[in-house]
Parts: sequence; structure tokens; C-alpha cells
Amino acid sequence: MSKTLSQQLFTRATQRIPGGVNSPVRAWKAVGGDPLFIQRARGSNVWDADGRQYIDYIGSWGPMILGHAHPKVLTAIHEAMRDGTSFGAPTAREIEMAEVICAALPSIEMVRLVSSGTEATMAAIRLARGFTGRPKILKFDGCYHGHVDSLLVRAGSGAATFGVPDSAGIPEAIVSNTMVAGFNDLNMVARYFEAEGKNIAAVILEPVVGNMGVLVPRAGFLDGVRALTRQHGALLIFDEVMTGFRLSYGGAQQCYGIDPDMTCLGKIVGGGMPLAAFGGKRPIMEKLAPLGPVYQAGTLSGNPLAVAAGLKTLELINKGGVYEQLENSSARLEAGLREALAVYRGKACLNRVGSMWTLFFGVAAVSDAATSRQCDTETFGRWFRGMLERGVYLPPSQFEAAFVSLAHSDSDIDETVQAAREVLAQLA
Ligand code: KE4
Repeated sequence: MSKTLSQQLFTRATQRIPGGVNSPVRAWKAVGGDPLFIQRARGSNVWDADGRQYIDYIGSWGPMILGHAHPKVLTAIHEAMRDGTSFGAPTAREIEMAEVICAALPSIEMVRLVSSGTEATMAAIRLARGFTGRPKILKFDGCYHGHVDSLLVRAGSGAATFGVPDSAGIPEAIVSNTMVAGFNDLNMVARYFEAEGKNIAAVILEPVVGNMGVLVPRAGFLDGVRALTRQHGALLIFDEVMTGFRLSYGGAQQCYGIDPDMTCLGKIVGGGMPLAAFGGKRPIMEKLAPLGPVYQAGTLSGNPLAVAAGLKTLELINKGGVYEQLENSSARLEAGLREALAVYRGKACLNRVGSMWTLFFGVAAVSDAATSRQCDTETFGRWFRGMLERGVYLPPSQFEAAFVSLAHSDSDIDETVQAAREVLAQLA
């Protein structure tokens, strides 16, 4: 059978790009087969190189809350680029972005823009250590915070997908100050603080985990972590790269009523362009160069085009009814999938928070990384391919979150549910 254009492109890509992709999870190693090469996207749809159309639930891994190629976002980028693409100098719109972020997340009094979520978490960790003078960081098994050396320990997302939670190339010395607790295991966090409290600079976590598939914080867990960090003088860093502006305009911290010391943002904040941020309480942020001794920098930080795209995106989602619409669409999808699951004889469970969701196979409930890792990834692969054949493009890994956007129509949702019914029936 002749190769599709995607397959031809993949063969060519593998000659010059490791694995043929610029980010591992895109290679589909977790689900098998050759990855689709995407030609274009608009609204809730993507089209592959062979012209096939799909309903998209990856949404570029979270940024596309408006749907793809929103005309007002494209216009904002076009207008900005007429004045140039990058200056390496401060611009007025960066002040506007900083003010918008601080207004949206009152826990943030000052903010620094960077170009990726990885940069944001890496800088936040360094700043926490610089501010507290303490060496240790506590993260959670399965939480992924980007490919930061000291945080690629028992990480989720692509790292979990590859079954190599700890990456090669990271000397023991780098991770010797990284401690790992179980997500939702408050007793374990308390034991770490009993043993190391005075040495812990910060606790960093995804308040709602997306990178083991969706994990929901148990009642009291986030409050408990906040109380322990305050009690021991450690900083609480909320990695809201995925949940920021996703779960509400004020992020997970607004949903759960937590006041973190620092927050990392990404994805939606850039509207699909390379923009991320880390911010927090003024005394902490004022430790950053050029004011203070903690160094952090970036050639393209606050890039004019990315900030223009981000500002327009945030403007368009800061309106009444937006998160109600996302909730209604996501609840409609959840109800349909649960009804489809009723006829599925195998074990499966659906976790959803707002417009982030994951269908897990092989387990009846998933509440932490350990139960997520017990999933049947082979069945997940068959689910993924079955849905793809029916025109539904899901994240190519059990350990990822899927996303509903404002562009997903009721008919998109109903088509997705119908496809699920057919796939689940054949999976049983
Ligand atoms: P980036 O460096 O990829 O912009 O952000 C890293 C990051 C940090 N924190 C959280 C909670 C994240 O989810 C991410 C990145 N998410 C993955 C998807 N799970 C990006 C997709 C990829 O790695 O290709």
C-alpha cells in the first residue's frame, strides 16, 4: 500500500530530527503507528497532510482554549508583526500583560515573562532557593514541570510515557536535593517536612495534574500542602502552566481557594505562541536580577508577537459565560462518554476537571501516579487509533490530558460520543 503523505514526511523527518519530532510525545511511541503531520487547524478541527479532518482534543496541549486560528488572535499577531518581530527591549504591551496576569491571579504581585513553561518552572525553583537560602525541592510523583534537570524525577507526561521517569544525562548531584511525594498523600508530605522542614525551599505541584492523565486533588490536599509550607517557611509554587486560565480565569488557585507564593503560567497565556511566565509575591520576585542576586534572562522573553497573541486570547476568555460554556460542553462530553462506557466490559474510568479530561483503561479509579501507571496502555492505544479512524484526534498517550475548547460544538461532542460508542464496543 502506498505511503500517505504524513508517512512520507515522517520518514524524511527522522533523517534530520531525532525521532522525527521536536517533542517526544508527538512521536506516538505510546500508541504505535506513525504520527500524523498536521497541515492546518481552525476552530475545533485540524487537517493532516493528506487533507483528512479531525475533531481535535489536543489543542496544542492546552493553549487553544479559543479553538485554533481564532480570527481576532490572528489579527492581533498580524498587527503586531507590522512593527517588527523582536526588539530585545522593554515594550508597553509587556506591562499590559503583567498587569492583566496580576489582575487575573491576585496571588501574583509581580511577574516575569519567559518563552516556555520549562523556563518558568526552572526559574521559579532557582528563585525559591535564592529567596529562602534552602537547597531542597519537594515535587510529586507524576507531576511534569517541563524538562528541568532537577524536576525530571518521577515526572509525568512524555517521561512517564517512556517508562523512564528519570532522564539520562542528569547527574545524581542535580537530583539529590529533589524529593518526591505521592500526589494526594498529605501524610507523606508531612513526613518530609518533619524530616527536612528547615531545608525545603519550595514545594512545586500541578494543583490539578494533567501529566499523568487528569488527577483530581482530594478534598483538603491542597489546603494541607499550603498549611505545611507556611508552617515550615517553604514556598508553595503552583505550576499552572496547564491549569492557568484553563480551569477558570483565575486558574486552579481560584477554583480551590489557595494563595500560592509563586505561580508558573504557560500555554493559554501565549494563545499558542511561545510565551510563559512566573510570578508571585513582591519580596520574592524582587530577588530577581537586575534587582536582586537570582539571575534569569531570555532573548525572546516578552516577545511582541507572543504577547499580542496572549493579550487577545486573555481578553476573549475574560468574558461572562466563557467558563460556563466550557463546562457545559465538557459535561456533555463526559455524560456521553459515561453512557458509552456503560456497555464497555473492561475496567475504565473517566477523570475530568473543567475542560481537562482523561479516559483511563485497565483500572477502576485513578487518584495518583501509582494507580495511573497501572493503566492498560495497550488498550489505550487501540482506543486512540479507533477514535482517530473515526475522525477524533486525542492525545497520543494515556498520561496526558485532553482539552475541550470554546470552538467545540454540540455536534462535535455528539460525533465524538458516537465514535466512542463504536470503539468501546469493539474494544470489549
Ligand atoms: P513547556 O516547556 O513544554 O512549554 O512547558 C512545560 C510544562 C510545565 N508544566 C506543566 C504542568 C506542563 O504540562 C508542561 C508541558 N506540558 C506538556 C504536555 N503534557 C507539553 C507537551 C510536550 O511536552 O510536547
